[in-house]
Amino acid sequence: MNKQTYLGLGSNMGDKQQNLAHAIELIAQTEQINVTRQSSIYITAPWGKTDQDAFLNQVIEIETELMPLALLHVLQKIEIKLGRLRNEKWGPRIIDVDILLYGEEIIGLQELTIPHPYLYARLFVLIPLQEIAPQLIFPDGSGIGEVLARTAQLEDASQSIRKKENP
Ligand code: GSY
Repeated sequence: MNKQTYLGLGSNMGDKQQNLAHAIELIAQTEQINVTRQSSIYITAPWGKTDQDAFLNQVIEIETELMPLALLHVLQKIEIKLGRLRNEKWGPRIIDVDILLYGEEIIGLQELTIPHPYLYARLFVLIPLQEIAPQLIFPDGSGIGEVLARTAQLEDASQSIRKKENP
């Protein structure tokens, strides 16, 4: 059965908007994946390691027959194709594609944790996620609105996020 799944995309090197678009194009070209919704693009202050360029972030909804690890491997290949190097933790990157949620599943494997381990802490993911899935319920039963409100209270004000206007 197809699982409704949410992916977070981020880029803060090179032509960031083109990197996001290229990643989505490659995801959409994958036979077992249907891209069903795309959020706006957001300009976001770097999180984790703050002395780096601002990111562009976007969230997409997909439907897929791929099992979680198979999906992870497809996404890792796409990251590599776009020139992603896995070097510095939380450092600058051409493209990052994270599995945020995979249906209602909770997965704790060495290679893959779902919900994404930082999902509840990252406004740059929660805000675009709410844009495309305002009724979303997380596997722990909480709604996206609740999670976002809680995270926004915890976040220090420096995590600035704004929608990128179309040129
Ligand atoms: O895994 C996401 C990569 N990343 C980001 C990001 O995508 N956006 C922002 N704003 N900060 C980030 N820090 C890391 S690591």
